Amino acid sequence: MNPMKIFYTPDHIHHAPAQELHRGAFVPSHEGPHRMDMLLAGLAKHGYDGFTPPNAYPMRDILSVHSHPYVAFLQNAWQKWQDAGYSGDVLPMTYPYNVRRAEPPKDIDGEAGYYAASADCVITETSWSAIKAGADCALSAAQYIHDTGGTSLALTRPPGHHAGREYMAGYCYLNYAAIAAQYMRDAGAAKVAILDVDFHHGNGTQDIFYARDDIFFASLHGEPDYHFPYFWGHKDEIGSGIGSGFNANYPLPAGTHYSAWKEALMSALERITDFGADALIVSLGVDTFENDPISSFKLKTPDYADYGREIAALNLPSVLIMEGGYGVPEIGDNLAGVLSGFG
Ligand code: OKP
Ligand code: ZN
Repeated sequence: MNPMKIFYTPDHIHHAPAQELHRGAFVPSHEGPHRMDMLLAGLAKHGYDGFTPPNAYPMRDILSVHSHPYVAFLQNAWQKWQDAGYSGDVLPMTYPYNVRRAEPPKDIDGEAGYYAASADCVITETSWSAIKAGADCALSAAQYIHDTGGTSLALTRPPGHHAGREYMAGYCYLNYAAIAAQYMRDAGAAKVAILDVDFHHGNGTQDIFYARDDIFFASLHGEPDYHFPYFWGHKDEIGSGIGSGFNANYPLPAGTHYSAWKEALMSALERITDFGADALIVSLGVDTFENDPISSFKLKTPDYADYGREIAALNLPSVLIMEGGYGVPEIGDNLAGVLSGFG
């Protein structure tokens, strides 16, 4: 029996976008059910099994982080797209640039653009059931650590950390880390820290809590001049208003090896300790791996167990939320490595 409680449901398969436009070419989507097959194979190989299906949580626990019109859009977009006579799945092409009004346009192509920040969020007929299942995993994992003080993993896809209160971006629709963090606050934790170790900056999570002093956010990621999501993740983004000083970014150059990455991690962990968190949420992307097809850090498989130990040493009730990690079977070994660090 491993000490990590893992929440998982096969319902993620209902979100399976066919292709994406990647650096000028249409390619099979990097984010799809095949990723979960690789994660599950890696976990099984290292003895992690016995997953727990999530409970169904009320919409209220999602609406604590996302707006009602946005969530309704996610649920209804595909049908509206069909009713408009458009083909294929929902994929917006036009975004509001400095002109975002209080209401979205009526046409679904315009409405989808209003709720998007990048062109990689396809909505299919059944996407919503997969997206909602991910939220249920995150909420179940949060409730588990609230009830037991232990550690849990929400084994989710699609990822969530690029999604803001009212936008989808970077394969993400609902922000599972933010939903879990807010759940912990509502359940009585006074201070919650979120550590984002995915290769990409967690812009959605940062945005959602940017003006808050009760939820501290730290992210290690590829520097924004060269890496998605490009417009967030600079060092000088430190939070606003009473939230000033409660956001910490660690942008790192392409080619970063584990030694430099770990140095940034240790400084983020120190900030979390100083903050005095009662609970920790980890946005756990393993796309920092040297062979990740869409990222450019140089972490090797043994590094994941090493940093898992460092995070576990904070000794906080912790929820790990699966984020990115693409293309190669090692994503399963690397996820198992992080879990092994927790004992
Ligand atoms: C999600 B997560 C489209 C270019 C944009 C977005 C990458 C999103 C990564 N081909 N790609 O942080 O791992
Ligand atoms: Zn990522």
